[in-house]
Amino acid sequence: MIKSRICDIKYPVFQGGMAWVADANLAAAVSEAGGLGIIAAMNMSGELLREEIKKLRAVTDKPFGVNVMLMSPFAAEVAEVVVEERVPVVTTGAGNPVTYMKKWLAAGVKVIPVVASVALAQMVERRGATAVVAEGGESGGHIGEANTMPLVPQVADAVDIPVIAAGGIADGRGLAAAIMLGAEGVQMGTRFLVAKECTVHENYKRKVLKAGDIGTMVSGRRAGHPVRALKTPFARAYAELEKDLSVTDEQIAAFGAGALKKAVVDGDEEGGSFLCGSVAGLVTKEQTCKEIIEDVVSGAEKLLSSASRRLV
Ligand code: TUI
Repeated sequence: MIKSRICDIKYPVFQGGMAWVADANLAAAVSEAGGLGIIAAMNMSGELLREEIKKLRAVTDKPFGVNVMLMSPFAAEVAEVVVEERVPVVTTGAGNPVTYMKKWLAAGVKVIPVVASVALAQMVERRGATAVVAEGGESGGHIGEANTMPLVPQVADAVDIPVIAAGGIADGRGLAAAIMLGAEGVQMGTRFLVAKECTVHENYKRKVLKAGDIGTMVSGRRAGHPVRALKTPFARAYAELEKDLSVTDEQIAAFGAGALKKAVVDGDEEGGSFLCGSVAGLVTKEQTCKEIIEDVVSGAEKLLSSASRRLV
């Protein structure tokens, strides 16, 4: 077993709160398998989130989380539902969660912000965060400026609360490496994207499974919201538009509107934005959440228990 101080879960493996992807079905399967399943509230209304939480609770009584995407217009009402529904763990992304932390902590909710910098990690620790997810730019979706290898040890040095590493982790080697960097667990998105219980369109899974080491790219820097996605004609066209100064920010925003839903729900290969981590090349088969978690944990255990043999 790998020692950790995170929540009441058997294995120190979180499933990323992937917008449009991380529903009750996926989160329940991860939690049932001993990890921490997380429902992505993304742009849901409070009531829609409540329904997802009910669906998850109908399947599992294990701890789970809700990810609050702080740029969502519904972030405040979703934050209320987290309290009303007594959600065990909340993670946050794409912003600074301090406005909501006091309320969540007072209600007994464990608060684990996803941070992309040391400064935000320290700020949320001062406000009582239970732990932090330190997420590097290898992640899929909206990313910060730092990469996982340098970010995780710097965050681990800067805070006393547990650190969970995210970005570029998909197997036992990633979990073992994260522990070496000072983390107590990992969060994975891309590997769970192709889980059997994940209901994304088949085209999405097929593209992730096919992608290799240089299969992703980052766009969105012009608007200040860099996003990593599979290198598709859509992602390349978006990046080209960004370079063209005769194209306005509004035109770019209109080009990208609804693109993630098109990828996840419709499998739209032309107009979809297939958010994906740079670890896609390591993700080569569809497995159940249980198989994924057990593979990652047993892989890390083997590596960690034999690591001292490398010393002479
Ligand atoms: O949030 C994520 N990943 C996401 S959110 C998302 S939806 C979206 N799509 C397009 C643009 C923006 C959002 C898709 N994937 N991961 C956690 C994360 N948080 N990554 C980076 C950050 C972050 C960035 C800046 C957190 C805080 C921050 O600034 C803090 C401040 O002080 O404002």
